[in-house]
Amino acid sequence: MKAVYQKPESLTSETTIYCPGCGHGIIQKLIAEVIDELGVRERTIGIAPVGCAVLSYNYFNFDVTEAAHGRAPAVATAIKRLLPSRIVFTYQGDGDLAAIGTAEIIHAAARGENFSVFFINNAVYGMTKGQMAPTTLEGQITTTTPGGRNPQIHGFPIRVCELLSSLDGVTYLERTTTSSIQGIISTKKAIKKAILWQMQQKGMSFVEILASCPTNWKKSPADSMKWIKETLEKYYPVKVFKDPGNIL
Ligand SMILES: Cc1ncc(C[n+]2csc(CCOP(=O)(O)OP(=O)(O)O)c2C)c(N)n1
Ligand code: SF4
Ligand SMILES: [Mg+2]
Repeated sequence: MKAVYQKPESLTSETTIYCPGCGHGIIQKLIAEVIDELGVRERTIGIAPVGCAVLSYNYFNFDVTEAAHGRAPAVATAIKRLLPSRIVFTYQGDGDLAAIGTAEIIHAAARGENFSVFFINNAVYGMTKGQMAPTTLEGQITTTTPGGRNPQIHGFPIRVCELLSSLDGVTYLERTTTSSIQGIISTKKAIKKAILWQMQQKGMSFVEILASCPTNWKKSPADSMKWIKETLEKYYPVKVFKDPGNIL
C-alpha cells in the first residue's frame, strides 16, 4: 500500500508535553521534515532552550543539547566552531532569546556565527504560566500585566528581527507565521533556507516564527490562529528582512 504520510525520521515516538494547538509541535515537525529532506540527520546538533521546548532532546531524533536559560547561542557558537561540518541550530522562545538571553543573541549575531536560529515568538513566557515577555503586545493581558501591557510602566514590545537587521553578521533574516496553512508552508521553506544558508557558511541565519500559546492566551486553538493573524502579525509583520536569494 502506498504510504501517504510518515512520521519524520528526525522525530522520536515520544509524546510531547505540548498543549493542544501549541505552536511548538508544528514547528518542531517542520524542522524534523527539513532535516530529513536534506539528509543531514546524522550530523545535526540542536540546542534546546529553557521554556516549554526544554524537552526537545526527547523529541528530536538527532543530537540535542540543553543550554542554560538564554545561553543557547553561546553553546551553539562553541559547537559550530569546534565541529564546523555539523549542522547546528538553536531553538529559542521569546523569554529565552529576547529577555534573559538578549546579550547572547546580539553578540552571536554581530560576530556572524555560522549557525541557524529558530526564534519562537508566542508573546508570553509559556512554561512559567504566561508572564509578560519582551514581545508581549501593548494592552495584552498576561499574568504579570493583568491590566494589559502598559508601555509607560512595562516598556514597548521588542521587534527582534528589526533589531537584528542592522547587524552585518546576520545574513539571512526572515519572520514567518504559523497562523495559516500557507504560513506553515512558508515557515518550512524558511527553515530549509536557513539550514542551506548555514551549509554555505555565510553567517547567521535567523528565522522568527509567530506561534500560538492557546493555554496562556486563554483562547481555543482556532481563536489563537485568528489572533496571530489579526493582531500579532500587525505588530510583527511577516517579512524577509535579509534575503539569501533563491537557494532552495
Ligand atoms: C535562570 C533562569 N531564570 C528563570 C527561569 C524561569 N523560566 C523558565 S522558562 C521561562 C520563560 C520561558 O519563556 P519563553 O522563552 O518565551 O518560552 P515558551 O515557554 O513561551 O516557549 C522562565 C523565565 C529559569 N528556568 N532559569
Ligand atoms: S503553555 Fe503555551 S507554549 Fe507551553 S506547551 Fe502549552 S501552549 Fe505551548
Ligand atoms: Mg514564549
